[in-house]
Parts: sequence; C-alpha cells; structure tokens
Amino acid sequence: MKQLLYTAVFCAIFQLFPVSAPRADDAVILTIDGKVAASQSVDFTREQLEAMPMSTIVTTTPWHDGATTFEGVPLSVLMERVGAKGERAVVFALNNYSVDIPVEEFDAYGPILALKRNGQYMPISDKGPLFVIYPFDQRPELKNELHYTRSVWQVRSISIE
Ligand SMILES: Nc1nc2c(c(=O)[nH]1)N[C@H]1C(S)=C(S)[C@@H](COP(=O)(O)O)O[C@H]1N2
Ligand SMILES: [Mo]
Repeated sequence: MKQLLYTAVFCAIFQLFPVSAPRADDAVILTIDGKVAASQSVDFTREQLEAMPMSTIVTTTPWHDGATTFEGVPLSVLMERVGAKGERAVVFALNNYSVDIPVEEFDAYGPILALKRNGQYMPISDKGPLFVIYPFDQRPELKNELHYTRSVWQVRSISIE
C-alpha cells in the first residue's frame, strides 16, 4: 500500500517536472548580414525570434491544403530590428535556393517569416524551420509566379544589399 503511495507521488512529481530531452536552445536558425546597423552579421535563435512581435496570417498557398494558419515575425519588424539600410533582401534557403525581394515589399504587403504552421514548428523536412509567407488570400494580387518565387522555405539567412 505504501509502495503504491510512493509510486503515485513519484508520478505526480514527474508530471510537474518532466525530464525533457535536451533542446538546442542556442542554435542559430537565422543570420542577417550586409547593410545592417551592426558591423557584423546578426544571428537569431528560435527563442530570440519568438521574443519579437509576432503576427499571424491565415491563407491558402500553392503548397498547403486549404486555409492554413502561419505564425511568425513580420519581415518589416526584422528589418527594423537589424537596422536594415539596403533596398533589397536576398533570402537564402538551406538548399541554396535564393531570391531577391525588394525591402519596401515588407511594409507594403506584410509577409512574415513563419515559424509555425497550424500551431506546430515546421521541421526542415516539411519546409521549415522558417518559411516566407505572404497574405495571399488577403492580397489576391500576390497570387502570381513572382510572389511564389519569393515564398522561400527552409530560410537560413538574409543578406541586405
Ligand atoms: N527553399 C526553397 N524555396 C523555394 C524554392 C526552392 O527551390 N527552394 N522554389 C521557389 C520557386 S521558384 C517557386 S515558383 C515556388 C515553387 O514551389 P513548387 O516547387 O511547389 O512549385 O517556391 C519557391 N520557394
Ligand atoms: Mo518558380
């Protein structure tokens, strides 16, 4: 009987303080370089990105089924944070894909660097960890090949030129 009680108490404590797998909290997932305020490039961990004002976009895309909820940092907020001084942002993906985006478009259309899709972090194998998402449904004029090419997934770095 006593043993049962010990077991119950142990289980209760374990639920309060679960032994979690070590998480790479200090892993850099985004680097911004080029014409930024700092003399060096600026690195961001996931936590640092999530500490910034986040924004949500609910839209359909060519890559997802139905209306999908994306949560992330507006690219305009990110540009302001690093003191971006250039006219274009070259967005590089893990697979070496890259594309130029005019910085003014970040204010004009409000695309976000999405961290979550439908409440879940996106693994690299599922176009994560960062995906440039435009509000396609709210701004149907963005539903064109040009803006699909600017919808970079597996984003790793941004160079301000
Ligand atoms: N990381 C990454 N993002 C990318 C691409 C890519 O090759 N890698 N292709 C871009 C281009 S050119 C377009 S048109 C769309 C292509 O999406 P699709 O391959 O599903 O048609 O995603 C864009 N985002
Ligand atoms: Mo494309």
